[in-house]
Parts: sequence; C-alpha cells; structure tokens
Amino acid sequence: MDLELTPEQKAIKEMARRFAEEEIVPVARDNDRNCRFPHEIIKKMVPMGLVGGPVPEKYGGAGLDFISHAIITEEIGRACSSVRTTLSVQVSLVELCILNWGTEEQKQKYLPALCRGEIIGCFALTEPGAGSDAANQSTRAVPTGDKWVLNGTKTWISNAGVADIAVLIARTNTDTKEKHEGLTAFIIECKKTKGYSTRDIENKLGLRSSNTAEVFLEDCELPKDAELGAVGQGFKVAMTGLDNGRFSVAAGCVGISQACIDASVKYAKQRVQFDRPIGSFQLIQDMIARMVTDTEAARLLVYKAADVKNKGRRSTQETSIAKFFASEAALRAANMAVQIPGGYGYSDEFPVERYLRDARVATIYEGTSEIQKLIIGREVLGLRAFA
Ligand code: COS
Repeated sequence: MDLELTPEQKAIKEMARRFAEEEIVPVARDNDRNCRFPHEIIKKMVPMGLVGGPVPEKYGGAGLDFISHAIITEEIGRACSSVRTTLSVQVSLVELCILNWGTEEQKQKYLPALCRGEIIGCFALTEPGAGSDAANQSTRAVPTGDKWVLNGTKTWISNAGVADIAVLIARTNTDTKEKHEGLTAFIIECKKTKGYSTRDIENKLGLRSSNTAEVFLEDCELPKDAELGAVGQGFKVAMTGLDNGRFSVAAGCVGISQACIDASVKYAKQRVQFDRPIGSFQLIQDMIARMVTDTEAARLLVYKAADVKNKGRRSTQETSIAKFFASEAALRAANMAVQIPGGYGYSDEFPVERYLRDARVATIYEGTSEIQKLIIGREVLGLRAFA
C-alpha cells in the first residue's frame, strides 16, 4: 500500500477542506444550537462530486477510489459530524448498498438522483429489540397478491425524517434455523408509500443538526420488485452495507480528531499562563502528542481498509479495526481538546464541546466498540461469540 497521496487525492483533500471551511464551519454552531438539518449544504456539495464519491460515473457518481472517499469524509467530519453523518448514510450506506445489490433498473432509477442530492436516503435496520443483535428483526414483510405488506417499527434511523427512500430490512421468513436467515432488504419510496410514517428523535446529546427518527410501518404496501438483493439475503445486504457505513464513520472520526488537534494547537500557542504559552508545558505537550499519534494511527487504519476495498475484497476485519480505533481515538482527543482550554472549552463559544458531544455516538452507532471487538475476534479466531 503506497502511503503517499496521489496528486488527485491531494487536490481532492484541498477542495474538500476549502468547501468545509467556507460552507460548513461558519454555520455549524448555529445549526447545532437550532437542531437544524443542513439541506442546503448537501445541495452545495453536489457540483463538487462530494455526494456520489465512490459511485461510478455512469450512475451519476464521481467514480472515486476509497482513499479519496475517506479523505472527503474526514474533511467533512473535521468541520461538522452532523453533516458527515448525513453524507455517510447517503453515500456509504444507501448508494453503495444499491450499487452492490441493486438490479440495473434500481441502480439507474435511484443512484443518479441520490448522487445529485435530489433525494435523500436512509438505512433502516435497527429496531427497539434489534440493536447489536441485528438479526433479531421483528419487522415482517408478507407477500400478498402482487405486493409485499410490511408491519413493524424501526428506531434510531439517521436521515429517516427527511428521507425520500429507505433501504429497510424486514423478516420475510419466520421458519428458519438461524435468525439471520429469512431476512430481506427492500427499497421504500417513503413519501409515496401509504402506511409509512416517521417521528423525529429530539434532544440528542450530539449530532444535533443531523436528523434521527423512528419509522413506523402499518400495512405498508410495496411492489413485488421493491426487494434489494434476493429474498432471504437481507442480513448480508445489511452487513456489507455496514462494512461501508463503519468505514465512513471511522474516516469521519479521523476528522474529529484532526479538528481537536487543530483547535488545541492554536489555543495552546496563544494562551499564556505562568508567563508562558501553555503549549510549552509538558503536560499539554503530552496531550497533543497523544492526539497526534492516535490520529495518525487512525488515519492509516482507515487507508488500510480503503486499500482492501479498492482491491474489491471483503474488508470486514480492516473496517471494524478502523472503526473501533478511530471512534475511541476521537473520543479521547475530544476529551483532551475540552481539557486544554479549560472553562473556555465548556461553552459553545469554542467548537470543542461540540466535538466531544458528536464524538460520543461514534463508539455506539453502526456497531458499538464491543461489537467491533467481537467481529475482529470472529474474523481472527474463526469462532463466533454469539450462539
Ligand atoms: N459481509 C458479508 N457477509 C457477512 C458479513 C459481512 N460483513 N457479516 C456476516 N456475514 C454473513 C456471514 O458470512 C454468515 O453467512 P452464512 O449464513 O452464509 O454463513 C451470516 O452473515 C451470519 O453471520 P454471523 O453468524 O457472523 O452473524 P451474527 O448473527 O452472529 O451477527 C453481528 C453478527 C453481531 C456482528 C451483527 O449482528 C452486527 O454487526 N451487529 C451490530 C449491528 C449494528 O452495527 N447496528 C448498528 C446500527 S445499523 S446503522
């Protein structure tokens, strides 16, 4: 794996950094305060190819490699994790799932509109009784005449309250040996489907300008061709989706960590106590050194996972390692980034308190750190921790 970025990747980094500094950073605090979903930012990303990064050009994407995708995700995450989350769901969970599992007709129907930001997508897997145990789905999809009829509830679904389409997992067969068998993925056109409704989840600790909602399916009728992938393959659709979703969470966390370094270095050089800039004190340098080392390591783990993805290979282990390390590292970095400015870091006058609130969810969503460790263990040992 060549660690030197190519001239194209360097140009992408500069372009994404400039966009984030000019369009996202100035409004991030107000959007966070007002829990305001930044629709217009997503629209502004479209002409720069940021909303369809790794999707091939023939489906309206930018055809980028996964290191470029990570670079964009890091830069957006450095500016605002709410925008990054919205983008990660759109690109990594929804677009790539449709790219990897959709029929030619589904790809042509949905991918260009998603890449142009004309429609927003969400990925509905989690249920009140199916969090870490994702296979324990109780949402039912029953074939009835020439339709599917769905009933159930999804929760903690990013983008659901603003989404036009949902990639949703439901149980189509209750009579299987293993829980993960008998699941099927569907594409739902949310606003056009009777019996589909959502309710926003308010007052989150962080990611306050991203949308999170519950989804209710009440005799929700879908056409027979709404399946994404074959009937019974839903768990694999979800898991391969999460291999991409977790990758972008990891890249976004590198962005949070880098933002913490940048804010801490700036502050530590300016702030004078005991007649010296506090950055000259060894205990501050200890924190900076830990943040920088963690961030470099996290970025390399993300690039390693990207390299495996670029080769078209399954990246479950590399992705879970990157997600586990980068999310924990971002949380450590954000904690120190609040510690360094002391009282100033405790109000939203400085962005670091937002970094800390936003980093907190990263060790939870798209698979907790505990689940990532069990996946890494399963991949290395060949033994499942789950019965
Ligand atoms: N890619 C492709 N296939 C995969 C896969 C992946 N990443 N992960 C699992 N599979 C396949 C396995 O190969 C197996 O296939 P076979 O039946 O053909 O052998 C099948 O899926 C079942 O795998 P496994 O036995 O490992 O599944 P478990 O039910 O034990 O569950 C965990 C595995 C716990 C890892 C899974 O449920 C999980 O990731 N949970 C967390 C869910 C999550 O992240 N939720 C967050 C919100 S979603 S945004």
